[in-house]
Amino acid sequence: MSKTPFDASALHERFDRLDHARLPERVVNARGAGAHGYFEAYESMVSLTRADFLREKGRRTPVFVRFSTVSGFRGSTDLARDVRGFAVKFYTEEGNYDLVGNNMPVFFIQDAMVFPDLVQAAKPDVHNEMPQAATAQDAYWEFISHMPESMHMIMWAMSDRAIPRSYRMMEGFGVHTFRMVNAAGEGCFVKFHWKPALGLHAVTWDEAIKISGNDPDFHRRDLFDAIEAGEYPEWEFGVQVVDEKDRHAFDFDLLDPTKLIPEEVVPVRRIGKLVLDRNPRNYFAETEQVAFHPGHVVPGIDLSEDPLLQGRVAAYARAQALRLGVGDGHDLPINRGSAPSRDRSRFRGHGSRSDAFRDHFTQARMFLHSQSEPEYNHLCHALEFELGKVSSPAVRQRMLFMLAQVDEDLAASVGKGLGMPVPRKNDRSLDGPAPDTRDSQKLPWLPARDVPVSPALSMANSRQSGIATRKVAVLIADGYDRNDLAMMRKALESSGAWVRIVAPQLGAIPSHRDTVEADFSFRTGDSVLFDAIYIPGGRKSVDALKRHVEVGDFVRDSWRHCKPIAASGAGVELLAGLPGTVSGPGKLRAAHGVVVAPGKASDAMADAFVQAIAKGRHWARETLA
Ligand code: HDD
Repeated sequence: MSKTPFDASALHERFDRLDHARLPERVVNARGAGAHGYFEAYESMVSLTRADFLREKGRRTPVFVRFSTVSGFRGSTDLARDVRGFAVKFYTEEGNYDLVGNNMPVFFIQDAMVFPDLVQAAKPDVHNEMPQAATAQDAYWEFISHMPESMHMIMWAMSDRAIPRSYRMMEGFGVHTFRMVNAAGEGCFVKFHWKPALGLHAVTWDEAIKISGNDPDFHRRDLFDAIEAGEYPEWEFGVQVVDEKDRHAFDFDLLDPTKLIPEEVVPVRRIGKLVLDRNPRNYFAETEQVAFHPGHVVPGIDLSEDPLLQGRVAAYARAQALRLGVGDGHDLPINRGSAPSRDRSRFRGHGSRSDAFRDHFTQARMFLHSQSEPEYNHLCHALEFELGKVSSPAVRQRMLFMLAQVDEDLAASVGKGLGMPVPRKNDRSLDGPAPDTRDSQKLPWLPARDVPVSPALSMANSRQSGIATRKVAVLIADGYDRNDLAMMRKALESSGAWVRIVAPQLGAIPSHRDTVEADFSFRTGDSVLFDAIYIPGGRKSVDALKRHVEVGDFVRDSWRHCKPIAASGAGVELLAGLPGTVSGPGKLRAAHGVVVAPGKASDAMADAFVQAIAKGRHWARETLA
């Protein structure tokens, strides 16, 4: 028997390649998904900035965008309750410009020095590496309870914004105030916004938990699938512009990253659009190796003296060098620009802070009071969940005290859920420095003031637009009503929705001489993976569905998660017992997003269903008996 000689060098070569397709993961924002696309300017912005990519209407600039969660490891679930990173690299003619933002317009802290403490508190515990991608833990809330300046961001992080339905359905923000400078050297302050064409949508917490098990790649897959299908995700680029002379015109400090400028005070001017039209070909070489740096700007865009931004500028280059192990990684193809990058890595120090930096609660209160009722309730429930997982009564109590500074009703409601009395707002015994003196140098905070609400802060008021790419599950079995299915499919698909057949098994599902291919079986398709459900008629089909326990779960979960539900003919029987079913004999009624036609599916019914899907979730169900 002849032996194959052992070729050690060939083996090493193969293994080297394998070993090199790894990088240490990012310290924060490790889990991400990216895509290529372009930015197109709507108008010339030369009066405000000399940035070339904003010079003329129609000018297109290639971009790479990376979305991420913050605290989880690279292999963690997409549906963690967390802030989402929204980092855009513009490959402009004048070098790369990185706008490294989040899906929330404010941040936890005012001082970059505290960032490592924040990260350590949000990461799994050092001794047992738990919990993963979750802030419902003592260390995190202990930190937050000593950080009154984080309270505005906490309102955002506990809101539905922290569990988006899709990366394509969330806003992006530059967070800091930046500056624009024109050719004459005149400057202005700007805040940057990304407004999604599909409007703002979130899932419920119960859904988020279930999606994490059903499809931990839910957001990543959603982005990838949309681009593959030619449904290119789109955002409008908006700026809020403030004259330099108005630097002190607000009742907060413009350079404080825990504050936002209400859109009702300074409107968002939409000056361009971002379109993502190409998936990466190699996740590692593109999404993993891409390196962003807030100090990478182009002439015409400048940094402000925001102390947090100044700290970030100093931090990112070092982080990239350590991670990529090759200088700062800017020679890697995904990071290479068409002109040399300008690196504003000069740390300009903290400067002095105005008194307004001590007002931690006014905007937290404004955010809270700007929410719709269901949004407000979700925020309370999120706090009950998070603090309910905290074991230290002292941390819970201190958090209730902090919440009371924002709003005493909120504190009372969360306190009730925790079974704890709410400390008095003025109980100064709870106002001591943190045990590790982290905040011992802090000056006393200012009490919350009542300022006008900002309707733009509620997702319920975001611009909605149709039902494109919304996923509708159609539940059928052998013998379904072909006409019902055909008519509903036509109505949904002509409005841009994606229809998916869910059946007891995969393969061809027959009805008379027709068949339709199932996309999911009850083993693979769960209600949480869809935006709406439809059950067509067909006696035999409906009787078969009734025998599957998964169908009951499907319908109940869709109901509980406030999703639009439609049924026709015998299919209506599967909705029996849902509080919102109001079908009268021969009547078509749509209530709380439930559309039923006891007879055949009709145009009117299909229209009503499309409308119900366009509304998103039907939150009123949450408060029905
Ligand atoms: Fe940061 C990554 C956004 C504050 C230090 N950050 C990172 C990413 C985003 C943000 C989107 C991932 C980029 C990517 O997709 O590769 N970070 C923010 C925002 C902040 C912020 C919007 C506040 C306004 N960050 C912040 C501070 C510091 C850092 C104050 C440190 C002083 N951030 C980092 C980092 C990371 C990072 C450690 C980790 C990996 C990396 O940079 O590339 O340097």
